[in-house]
Amino acid sequence: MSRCYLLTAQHSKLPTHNSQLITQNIFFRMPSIDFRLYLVTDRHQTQGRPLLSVLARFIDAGGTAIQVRERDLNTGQLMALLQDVQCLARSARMTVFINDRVDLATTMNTDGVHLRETSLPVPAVRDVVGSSHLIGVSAHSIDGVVQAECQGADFVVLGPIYETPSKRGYGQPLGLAMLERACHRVNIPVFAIGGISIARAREVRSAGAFGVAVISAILAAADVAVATHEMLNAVAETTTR
Ligand code: TZP
Repeated sequence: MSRCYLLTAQHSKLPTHNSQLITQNIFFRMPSIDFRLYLVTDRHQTQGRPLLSVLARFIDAGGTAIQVRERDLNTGQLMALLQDVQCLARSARMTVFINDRVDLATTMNTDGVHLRETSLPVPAVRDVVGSSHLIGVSAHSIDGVVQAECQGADFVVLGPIYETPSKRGYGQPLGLAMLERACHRVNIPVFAIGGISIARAREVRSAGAFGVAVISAILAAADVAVATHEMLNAVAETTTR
C-alpha cells in the first residue's frame, strides 16, 4: 500500500470542494489508492464457509483490499479476526481496513479505517491516525460524497447503487445517474457499492466510479477465486478514471 503527497505551487483555482486546498501554498493530499476492488466482510454471507478461508481465496486470486466489517463481534473477537486477516494479508499486497473502530485501527496498525456517516468525523479521525492510515467514508448521497472529500477522506464508497439484499435498510437504490453526478463532483476516488455484479461493475466504471465495493458477489460466490478474477478484470477493463 503506497501513499504519495503532491505539493504544488500552482495558483490555478482548484475546486473549492477540495478541502485539502490551502489557497496561498496550495497543498493537497493525493494518496494513491492502488485498488479498485474493495471487499467488505460479512461472515454471515459466506454460504457457511469459514470467513478466513474465503478471504484466503480472495487474496490468492489477487484481491487487494479488505474492510473487516463484523459489527456484531465484540472488541476481543474483532481483534482476533483482524490479527488473522493481517496474517493472511502480510505476504500479499493487501490493504486491510477496519470498519468504524479508530481505536482498533491504531492499536492493530491497520492500513486504514472505514467510517460511516455516523462515525467520528474525518478531521477528528485524521488527528488520531495522521497520514499513515487511509480513511474511507461511506456515503449515501451526493452531499455525503462531497462532504467526505471536504473533510479530507482518501476515498468514498457510495451506495446502494442497485437493489441489494445485503442492505435493505438504506432504502431506494441511488442509481447510475446519481453515481455519475457524484463522480463529477469530487476528485477523490468513488467506489460504487450495493448489488454490484460483474456486469454492473463494468457499468459503474463506465459511469465514472474508480472502483467497486462488494460483499455478496465475492463472499457468497460458489467459486470465490473465479468471482475475484472476473471482478478484477471487470474493474480493470473500463478506464474512465
Ligand atoms: N453499503 C451500502 S450497500 C451495502 C453496504 C455495506 C451492502 C453491499 O452488499 P452487496 O452484497 O455487495 O450488495
